[in-house]
Amino acid sequence: MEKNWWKESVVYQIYPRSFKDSNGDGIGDLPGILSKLDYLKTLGIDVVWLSPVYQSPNDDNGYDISNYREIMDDFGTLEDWEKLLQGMHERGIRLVMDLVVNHTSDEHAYFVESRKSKDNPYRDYYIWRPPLNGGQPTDWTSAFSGSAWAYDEHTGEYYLHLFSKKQPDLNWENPKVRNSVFEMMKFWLDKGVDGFRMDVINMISKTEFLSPYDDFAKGTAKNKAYHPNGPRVHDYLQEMNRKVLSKYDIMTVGECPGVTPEITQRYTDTDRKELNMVFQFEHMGLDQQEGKEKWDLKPLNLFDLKENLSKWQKALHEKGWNSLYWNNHDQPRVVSRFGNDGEYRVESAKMLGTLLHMMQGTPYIYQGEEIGMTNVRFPAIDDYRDIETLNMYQERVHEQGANPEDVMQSIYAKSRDNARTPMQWDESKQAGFTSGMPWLAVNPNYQTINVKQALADKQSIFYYYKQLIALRKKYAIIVYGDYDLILPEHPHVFAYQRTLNGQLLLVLCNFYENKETITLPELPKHDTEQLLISNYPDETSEITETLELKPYEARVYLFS
Ligand code: TEU
Ligand code: CA
Repeated sequence: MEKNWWKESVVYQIYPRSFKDSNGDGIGDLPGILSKLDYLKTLGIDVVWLSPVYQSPNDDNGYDISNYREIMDDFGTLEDWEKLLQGMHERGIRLVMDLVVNHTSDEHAYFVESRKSKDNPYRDYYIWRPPLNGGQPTDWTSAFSGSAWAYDEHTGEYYLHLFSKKQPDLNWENPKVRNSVFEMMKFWLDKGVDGFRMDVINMISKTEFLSPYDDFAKGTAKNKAYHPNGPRVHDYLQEMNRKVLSKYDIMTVGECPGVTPEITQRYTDTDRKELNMVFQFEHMGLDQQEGKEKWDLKPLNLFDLKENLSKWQKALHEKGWNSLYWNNHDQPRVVSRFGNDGEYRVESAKMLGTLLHMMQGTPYIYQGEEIGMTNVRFPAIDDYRDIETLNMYQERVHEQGANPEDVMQSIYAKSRDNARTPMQWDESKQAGFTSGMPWLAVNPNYQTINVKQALADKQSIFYYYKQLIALRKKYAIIVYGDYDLILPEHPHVFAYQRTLNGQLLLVLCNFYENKETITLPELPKHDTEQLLISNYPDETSEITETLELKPYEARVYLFS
């Protein structure tokens, strides 16, 4: 397999609004991040993915960009950004920027022009349609509730917005749009950035999305959702690769809701020259109750997870590359979701980290995951800030008459603000995040869960993650080895092996709080066996055919 630095790297995602505030306005900022680079260096990560820091009216916290070449005032200046990049590079950390080009803000100059008149030169930069029978052009819904179409009085037409009304979708069919995006990418790459995380990049081609338009006119359309992976998406990405990406030594990861392994091969197969890897969402959907509202969850069935992750491991081996993640700024905290955020918070967080970091792919750590931050339950909807959460509450409670308490349960399980509460640095007021009032309240458990505590405790989740990262650097088998699921029938233990050049890595993870006895399949002939890591400190290297695993226990053995 071809070797690449981005296959051997571990990425740390920073959500700047919630990371560290330097000036007391309650909003995290670039100088705040700069002040914490040594912390990231201690953890040992290789790359930072920075969620958007560009100028934005913040309808969706920076995912609505009004100027792609300026830094958001709340976050600092371009000079602060240059210093941050330099600070990272001095420490051997690469910087990946967020690229949000499926849509802009409605306050972006292009859209301000576009809505002025039907013959404005920028009209065709966005997707406008006349009303149909006096109403919206199709029945599609936005990811943030309500219609995906907004009526604009001024010209009497609708524009498409797959997300909020303030995030109109760009028209990628227009070559001027594509070239403008490519020029903007070069602007940042020439400043030295090391790659892009591309927001919903598999939604940029809309032809198929718009083609049922006629069916809708005839009253025969039935799909309420948009269709990702449209017909020209691969042309656009290949053009982007040819004109921009291929000219730099960078990494790319495309956020791609609604992809299967087969589709992902098309995005990430090196011969096709598109992207290095994508974020897929299948494992994030396994606890969704079918036929229910989007945030009504059920307990995870471990068989589903085994089957799903194994399928991805197999499918992209040699034919693409996986990204590995449990968390990001849109997902609830994994220790609360698939682990146990009570009695076994530390053990289960380490177990989940082990399961993920020993797989093939590039692991992503979301800020706070390395100290086991948990979901939050704020008492009232007014305590929440996320547009998706607020719109969903409005729609369910005020428009559909749902019971507010039921809706709050869904919000506790799945709200994006679970991931966005401020980073917990220490036990002082506001968790050391800000000297002022934070834009979103801190999780009340900050007095026990915080970075200062983690750094002072040799058994903390933080040092365990540091070890996981270090192992990936030391053993090629973790990066390049083949993957095979073992003990597929075991209901409570997720076990797998990796193999490379006669070595075997054995990964055992007890997913539950009961003790489990397992019988290992026959082990290969080997000279040495070694326990590389375990979340119970007293384990020894000795391995027997029958093993007992403690609650949430994880162990990794290397046989050579
Ligand atoms: O998210 C895309 C996306 O698919 C979301 O709809 C996500 O699945 C949902 O929020 C989960 O609850 C990206 C960004 O990561 C997100 O923060 C942005 O709001 C969105 O695009 C629009 O830019
Ligand atoms: Ca600030």
